[in-house]
Amino acid sequence: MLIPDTTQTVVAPASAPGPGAIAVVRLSGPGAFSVAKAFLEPRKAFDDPKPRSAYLLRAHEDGRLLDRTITLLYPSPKSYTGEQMVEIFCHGSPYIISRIVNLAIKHGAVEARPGEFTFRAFINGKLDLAQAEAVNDLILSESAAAHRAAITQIEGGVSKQIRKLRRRLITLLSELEVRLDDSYEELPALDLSSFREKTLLLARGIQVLADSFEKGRYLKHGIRAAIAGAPNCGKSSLLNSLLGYKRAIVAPSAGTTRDTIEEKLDVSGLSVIFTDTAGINRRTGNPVEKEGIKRTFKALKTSDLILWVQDAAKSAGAADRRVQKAIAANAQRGTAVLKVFNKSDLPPKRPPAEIAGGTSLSCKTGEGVETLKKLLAGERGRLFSAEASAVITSARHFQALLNARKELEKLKELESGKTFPFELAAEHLKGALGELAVILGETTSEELLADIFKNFCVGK
Ligand SMILES: Nc1nc2c(ncn2[C@@H]2O[C@H](COP(=O)(O)OP(=O)(O)OP(=O)(O)O)[C@@H](O)[C@H]2O)c(=O)[nH]1
Ligand SMILES: [Mg+2]
Repeated sequence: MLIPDTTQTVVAPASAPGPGAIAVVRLSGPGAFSVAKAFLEPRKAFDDPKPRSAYLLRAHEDGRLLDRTITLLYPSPKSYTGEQMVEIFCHGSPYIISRIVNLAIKHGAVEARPGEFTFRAFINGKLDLAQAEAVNDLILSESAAAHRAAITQIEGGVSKQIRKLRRRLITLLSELEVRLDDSYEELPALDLSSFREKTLLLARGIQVLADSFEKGRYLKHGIRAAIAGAPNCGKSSLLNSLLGYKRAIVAPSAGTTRDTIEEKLDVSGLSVIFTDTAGINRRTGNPVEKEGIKRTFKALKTSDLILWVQDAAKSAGAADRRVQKAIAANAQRGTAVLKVFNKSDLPPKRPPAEIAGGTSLSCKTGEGVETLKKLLAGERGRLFSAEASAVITSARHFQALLNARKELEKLKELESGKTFPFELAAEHLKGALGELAVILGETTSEELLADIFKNFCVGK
């Protein structure tokens, strides 16, 4: 069976593995109380518990005290999963945790699969699929921006947008269906131009939401910033200065960095993945250096932002021009290029006007590094102007929206024909509706559900 059997009672530790002050073991399912009652005392706590109340209960194994616990009891449906639930807060010893899990299993529970609690919440209608997926994003969020996107989605931000689009689709569909049912032709003829207009607006609405996916990708995974420049200009030094520790090797010889080095940093709530690259050198015969430069080009191609580092204590030369060319040839359209003039602690060899066109800093003294970070944080505004509204962060949702949009494209083709075939048009609207239903998990295959929840943590 691909998806779990929800008639069983499941158990799993919900806190991170390893020792900790306190750990949580969760039980959910029709037998949660009776399983927990078998090893937690006093038993009368389970008789008629107040929803979401805490009880001081002793866990016993073979007549011996295992731990004193604080246990929360959730009579159904007032729980995360909607089922009867028990959460046992014990001391965070891996031994105690495994004993409690074993006791639960001994008394009839089975081990929960990854994400099974959230899966049950979904099956029981506590969350729709888009909300359930965001629970995992929330757990994995590493920056304020990723957190914001996930929490908005859990609170129903994305689902609300999808439902709005769905209502508009249903209105259009009903205009066709009433006429398909109207065998006596009592209704006025369909106003095709207004219908066409509404379809167009709806297709645009779907596209706007789909377009937020790019933004959503940044929010979820962070933006990619490549650090590029001529050999020896201080790229690795800049990576280290931004991170605040010596991640990359820095040396006076040119060609120190061969492979690309990636490191993630939270810059004012925005995750930025910095890539230190090999200096772009003139044609080299050295196969390792060649490969390094190939990787630099790839980093330029896949970046959302490029920090172009130049040595301000050296006049602009052929090496800088090569870098400029490489950026022009590889960077995607719309990629921001921020110029960084390094080594400001040394006498400048560049005209002040040139330096004014970028950020002047010194990796040696640290002067100007904060200014650069502020500038990076400012990029956030450019990338996420509509941050408050819901954004699509899931590739699955993005694909479904594109599919829905395609269905409307086909409808448009029909509308431009001589006669407008209602039945065919209704089929495309239903197709689009089906795509939106998949996002909310209303018509989602078992395979897809299994695939979504398998990436969750156990206990969530
Ligand atoms: N004076 C001064 N020297 C610096 C500064 N930043 C880096 N350097 C020096 O410049 C040299 C090259 O620094 P790296 O950070 O290795 O330069 P890179 O661009 O990564 O070099 P490659 O990886 O070889 O392309 C080292 O000797 C650094 O100590 C700075 O702000 N001021
Ligand atoms: Mg380097």
